[in-house]
Amino acid sequence: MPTQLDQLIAVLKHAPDEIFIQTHDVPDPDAIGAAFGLQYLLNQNGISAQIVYNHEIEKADTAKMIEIFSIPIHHYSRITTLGAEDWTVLIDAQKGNSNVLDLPTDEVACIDHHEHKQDVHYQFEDIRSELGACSTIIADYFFENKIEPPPIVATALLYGIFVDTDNLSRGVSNLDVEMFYRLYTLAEKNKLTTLRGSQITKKDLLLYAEAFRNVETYDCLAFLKIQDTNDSLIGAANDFVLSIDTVNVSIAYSQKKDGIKLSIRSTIPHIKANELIRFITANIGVGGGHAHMAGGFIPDNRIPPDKNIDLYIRYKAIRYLEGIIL
Ligand SMILES: [Mn+2]
Repeated sequence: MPTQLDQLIAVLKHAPDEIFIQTHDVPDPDAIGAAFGLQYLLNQNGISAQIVYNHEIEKADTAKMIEIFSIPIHHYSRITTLGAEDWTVLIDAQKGNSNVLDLPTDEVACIDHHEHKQDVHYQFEDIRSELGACSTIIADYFFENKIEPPPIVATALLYGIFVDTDNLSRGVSNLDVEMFYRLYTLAEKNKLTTLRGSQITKKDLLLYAEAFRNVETYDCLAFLKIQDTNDSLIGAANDFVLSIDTVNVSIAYSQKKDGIKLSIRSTIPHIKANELIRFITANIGVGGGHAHMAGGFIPDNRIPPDKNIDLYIRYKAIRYLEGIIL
């Protein structure tokens, strides 16, 4: 039986020109670790692929990860040869998601752990929504094919699993833990310590401090509004709010230059973050993700002029929760 990796390679062997591995926009450690691992696996099989992304590398630990592992990742706009004749493997994202730029290339393959979008077809796909991290899938490719990941690749994958599962406590499956354990014996532990010690910048700390002062809670629900911040910080700040003992569902949002960016976390199984974000953004924006962790966006021009967005978000969230509890 050909493995998933064998099948992916069989597809990519027919690439007419260049091959790219594209992460979601504003890539996080899981997307980057998985892309780095996949690039190594393809390389071992005589296929060269470049890792590309859109937007920015925002968080301090993500930038540190790229630096200490020397991960060759490029802003797509820097690749002058990228065009319609090229093929792309999407990683930690799916075509048509609001958080992934549609490049002119042909998206022939997809490896992801988010909700499966049924309306898109690829020549190869491996979408496992039950997993906590995309890096777990790539780690599985290594071990399934009896290829030992080099220490830096093992460490990058390990860190991806670590971050996406919030230290093996969020959306984690048996395979995540198994891969974590197998990677751990191969990883450079001192680099993990370095990454754990590079979570935020001093500027981030000041933004957090200001935002946390204004957290509002209604029973198990919390709202956090952060001024002027990047996407990944919203999620990280939201994780912190969720750690409040009485809070089980946390909604963080920030006004960006073209709209409102939202992040939702839930630790209650019957309150699904992806359903809640779809309820809040219905008809005026986009949203999706996992049951425990989701993201969304409402463009400024879709917000009705007579509506206050702070009240709107609170109203919709409370209405959704009441519908579930009653
Ligand atoms: Mn991920």
